[in-house]
Amino acid sequence: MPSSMPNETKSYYITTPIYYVNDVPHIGHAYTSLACDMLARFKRLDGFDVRFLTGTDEHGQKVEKAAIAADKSPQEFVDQISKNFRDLATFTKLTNDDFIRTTEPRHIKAAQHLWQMLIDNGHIYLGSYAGWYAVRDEAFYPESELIDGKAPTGAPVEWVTEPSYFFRLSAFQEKLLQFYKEHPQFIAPESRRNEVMRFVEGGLHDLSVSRTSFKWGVPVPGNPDHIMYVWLDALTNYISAIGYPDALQNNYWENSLHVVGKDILRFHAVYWPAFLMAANLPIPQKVFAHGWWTNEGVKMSKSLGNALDPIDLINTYGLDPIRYFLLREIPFGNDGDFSKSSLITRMNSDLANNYGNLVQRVLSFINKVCDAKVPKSGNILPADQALLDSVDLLDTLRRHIDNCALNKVCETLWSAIAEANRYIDEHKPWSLKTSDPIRMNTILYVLAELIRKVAILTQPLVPEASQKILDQLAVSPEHRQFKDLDFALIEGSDLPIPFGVFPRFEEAK
Ligand code: ME8
Repeated sequence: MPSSMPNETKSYYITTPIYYVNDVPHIGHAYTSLACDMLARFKRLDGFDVRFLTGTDEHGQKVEKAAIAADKSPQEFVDQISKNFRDLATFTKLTNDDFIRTTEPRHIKAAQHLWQMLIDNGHIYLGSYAGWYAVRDEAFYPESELIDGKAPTGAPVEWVTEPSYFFRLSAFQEKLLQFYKEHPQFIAPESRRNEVMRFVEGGLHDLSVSRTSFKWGVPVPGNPDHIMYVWLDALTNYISAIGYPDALQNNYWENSLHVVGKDILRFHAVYWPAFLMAANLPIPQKVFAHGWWTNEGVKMSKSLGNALDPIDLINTYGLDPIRYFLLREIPFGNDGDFSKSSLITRMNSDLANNYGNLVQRVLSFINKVCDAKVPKSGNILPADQALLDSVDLLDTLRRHIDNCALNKVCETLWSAIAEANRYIDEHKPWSLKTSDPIRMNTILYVLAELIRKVAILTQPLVPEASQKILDQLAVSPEHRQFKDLDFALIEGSDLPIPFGVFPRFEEAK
């Protein structure tokens, strides 16, 4: 298969968690969204019909409590905080196709319909709940899971006794285990899959899926004294946004990926497929759980006041550098530490010295010695061809993208950049200006062509800088898809005046 041919499945559905609107967004939220944005951009450039969904989770006790604390009605409160998340999506230039709010009629209708299916299929019964609940996690915990009187996440728990509907989760234990075995790709990374399987093998209790002690939620059809458990309500967003209860749109569900933090994997990999099985709905293709960021070695929290504000960071360092740092610094799936010094090192070495410098020295030299035109290729020697071949990376990158190995995408691209810098040092085009200008032109042509390919491939990662580089090579916006990798620069065409795209970051004294 030629490398520019897209995979056979043309639809691609990618979702972020829908974020709670109890607080302002921080870098952890931006991280998940930017990772999904990279995946969505890559698939679009690769010819897929992409639907990228994000949004806000607006019901539940945690949000109701936050509204009361802010002295606002829940609706007024969620409208305001949801807007902060939407504004962050705009500010971070997310390419999401939709933004769902669980307070929207389309979602409420879908959640109530799903509930009705669970009732009709005999998977929900009325009982009463007496047990521990952690509002911060919006989760029930059996006594056996508590550590020093707290949830395993450290969240405080309270004793809850109230009438409740239950979902027969216990009846799905074997079906889930069977499903995980038959679909080994469903939970990633592998270590997380093992964790989930061990949890399910340990036995599943029926799940309380309604609350009566507060009101802020989706009313249970036929019994509005109850509101739906916020997780049952929230998880439904992934299908309410693609048409449920009508037919799911465009085969999106068949090629769907939920990207979540490791904190909420259990809800996505155990409860969600069980609800879907119970409603006779298909299961999404994959759930990927990424790791947790700390700030200079310390867990970020509201009480410590150390949650990093993505807007401040982007205003200080720029959007592309923040994207690059977050997606490159740690293998996607592992925990990581956000430290200013590592960020600045990445900016100055990988972006400014390696990528930026390659582009800058090649383009400014072409501008000076080739009359600001794409140089003539002339006689391409094996060493030149080897360099051009070294950037035939699309199939490798596709594999990394399908494994959500975002850091490996970065490493692969940066090894091509390093190769090009070595080629310049070896062939020293500036030394040929008078002795062999024809050969100099070939070398510069090869480098410009390599930069074109690299910049097309870096678009999902550092979109703004890549676009600036492609502008400087006069590549028209219609020729920046992966299928355009096999085209070449047009020799002799005019190039604009070059400018730097990755400035070094100097800390203010
Ligand atoms: O859990 N490091 O919403 P939420 C990395 N509404 N990622 C982080 C992070 C950190 N320090 N902090 C947060 C909810 N995240 C539910 C989801 S989905 C149907 C409902 C990211 O606002 C990470 O993706 O608490 C995590 O899973 C998510 O934010 C939790 O967001």
